[in-house]
Amino acid sequence: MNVTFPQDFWWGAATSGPQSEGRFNKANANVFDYWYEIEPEVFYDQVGPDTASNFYHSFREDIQLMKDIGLNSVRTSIQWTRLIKNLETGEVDEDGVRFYHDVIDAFLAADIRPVIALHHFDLPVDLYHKYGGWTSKKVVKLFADFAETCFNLYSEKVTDWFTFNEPMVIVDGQYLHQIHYPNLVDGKKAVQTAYHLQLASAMAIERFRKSSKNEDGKIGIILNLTPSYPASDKVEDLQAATHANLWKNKLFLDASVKGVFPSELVDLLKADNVFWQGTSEEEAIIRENTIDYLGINYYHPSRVKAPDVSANSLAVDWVPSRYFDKYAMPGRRMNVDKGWEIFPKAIYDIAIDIRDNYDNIDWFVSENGMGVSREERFLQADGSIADDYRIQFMKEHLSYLHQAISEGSHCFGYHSWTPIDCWSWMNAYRNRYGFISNNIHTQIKTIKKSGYWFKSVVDNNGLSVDQ
Ligand code: BGP
Repeated sequence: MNVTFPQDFWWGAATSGPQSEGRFNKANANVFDYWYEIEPEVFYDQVGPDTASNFYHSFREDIQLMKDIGLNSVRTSIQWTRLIKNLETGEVDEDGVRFYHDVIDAFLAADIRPVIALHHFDLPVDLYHKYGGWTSKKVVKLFADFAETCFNLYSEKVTDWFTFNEPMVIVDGQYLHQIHYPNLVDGKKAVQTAYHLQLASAMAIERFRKSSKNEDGKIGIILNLTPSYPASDKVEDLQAATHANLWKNKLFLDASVKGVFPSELVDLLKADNVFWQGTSEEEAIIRENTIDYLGINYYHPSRVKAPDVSANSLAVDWVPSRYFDKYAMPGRRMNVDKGWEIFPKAIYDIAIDIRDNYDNIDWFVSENGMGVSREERFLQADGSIADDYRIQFMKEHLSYLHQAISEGSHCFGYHSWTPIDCWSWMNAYRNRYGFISNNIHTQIKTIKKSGYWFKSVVDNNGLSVDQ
């Protein structure tokens, strides 16, 4: 069956500054730059962010490759640590200013819509050492200043802005799951950080409304949504799923779209004595500065069951997962390389939830894709990688997405993760996601089979899907 997408659909891909540019000429270090300096062994194969995919030097050629595979829109991020020289005063770094102008101009010249995020896990490490990072209100204010600098510099050229990429991953990574520096386990700091990230997003939106120089300009947030499905219909499992959804999905979704945090979550955090420190003025900023549109990153669902040990009898410090345990559903379909379940129907469930419970706000798939290791296994004689698994993965997700659109969900685009294989935090280059491969020793970049396939999707504004 052939399916066609709405007119002017965004077909594209997403990357980020810290994962593509390399550390060249950067004025400051972010938490990952620093973590690699002090503990290179925590990164896969000890590969750090110093070179990444060399975008700082090769952005013109890279953008040409993106053009060659038909992308009409691409997301990247402006690195706080590249644009700002003096983190206290906000004084800009001239080379950083020039670089992002050049990148944006190159996208526009290629007729590719630049979609810009202001934060992609890249907190300046000095702001952690000096103030405690996202647990500090001072850092929230400095972020809003940085955001305003970006709007002043680039909003004439850029219409599409996003405050944060995956704020919940920052919370989880820094204060629960030990995958981002300072890799702590501290539930109370996690809660305070979540609140401050939402506040920082709202304050950036407030600055945008005052300083954007572009009548068509819009601003949103990018959230990773992982619908939590219960292991069974038992009340305890249903309750576990409710709690998981509140923490993983609704916290940022409700606050960003509706301007208020979900009351059940607020009540629970208060009852557990871990509620954040906030003020009524801050709540008003969050309430009054909701998003224009939403980006949703979807990779995999979450399946949960009631915890084996009752939450009240736990002797450990508070963590949100005291209310739900992971459930490994027998027979689930897995991407074994990455360890994530493949469940395309969730993209439909998300779309319908947004339609029915979030005012049918305009949204796009801002990341979706399949990370696979050792893709050289699939190298063909002509030097390209035959990644049929990725094509199949995207076809299935696009098919469910199309169904949701035809049932009235306001989705206006689909971005894969990622245009060109890029560096990915602790996983470094272990899992490859790109439409274009990158030999990290030579920096030779080659279009994969999925890149040619995606071009045909863009050209047809649709594709043929299995039924
Ligand atoms: C998303 C992030 C990206 C990217 C991707 C793949 O959550 O927004 O920055 O890293 O995940 O992650 P990984 O390489 O760890 O599989």
